Amino acid sequence: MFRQAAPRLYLLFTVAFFACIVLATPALAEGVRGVRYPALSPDGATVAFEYWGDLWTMPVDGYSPARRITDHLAWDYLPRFSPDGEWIAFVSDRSGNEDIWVIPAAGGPARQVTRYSGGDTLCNWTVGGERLLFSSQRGNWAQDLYSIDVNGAEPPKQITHYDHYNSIDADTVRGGLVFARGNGRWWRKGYRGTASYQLWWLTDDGNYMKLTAHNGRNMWPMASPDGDIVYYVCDEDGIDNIWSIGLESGKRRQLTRFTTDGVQWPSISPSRETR
Ligand SMILES: [Ca+2]
Ligand SMILES: [Ca+2]
Repeated sequence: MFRQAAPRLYLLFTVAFFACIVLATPALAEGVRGVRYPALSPDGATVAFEYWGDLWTMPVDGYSPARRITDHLAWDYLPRFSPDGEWIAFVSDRSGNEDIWVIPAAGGPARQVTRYSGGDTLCNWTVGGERLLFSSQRGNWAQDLYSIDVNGAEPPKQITHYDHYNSIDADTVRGGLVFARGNGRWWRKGYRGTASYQLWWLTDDGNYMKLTAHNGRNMWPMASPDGDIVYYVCDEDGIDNIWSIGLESGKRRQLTRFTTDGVQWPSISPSRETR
């Protein structure tokens, strides 16, 4: 977990999450395998995660017991708390392929939000919590970005319209979006080349502005509370670490300095400012 002094801002990512559980829970001193996709509640007190295909939550104190949220034969993963903390959106293939679902954060019946025969991947809630951002490959070779009313009241709205390369990992910023665009797989370590993922800012007036230039990984953008800064994963030093970049200034800063393993699938508390 990363903390920034003012305002307090909580990022959570897989490496630190493993460390917290292993170090803070004596019974789990040997480590827990299979814990992935951590996500913080808006108040920063609870973490949701996937464990062997189901969703769990637990207090971040590391001592209180975990609570099972889903128990289904299907693969449930990638939880994301709603901005009001009442709901968790996630991805599940329980319909036969990957779709977006929502479930009460305390557990309960899950409700299907997207209904498409191809795979849908959750990005995040919009700031107001009315819509969900997701990526999906529908009708061409590229994954594009979409948003959908969380109540499923209307068909999804397509946001990007690329013919090639994937647009993924979107987050809301200043009325627009920041997202990663590239090709290849997130687990391909050390790739350099024309298919490398770069961050783009889609402004609210429809302009696309490229934010990054590093010829490698620039993925998983997460907007700061004021929308001035985007946190993301960059492998410029050879390892996936958290960096920040000023939306207007372009000023970059490296925030974590892992040297042996990297950060994958980080998330930011939906309130973006906690406690
Ligand atoms: Ca399951
Ligand atoms: Ca689907």
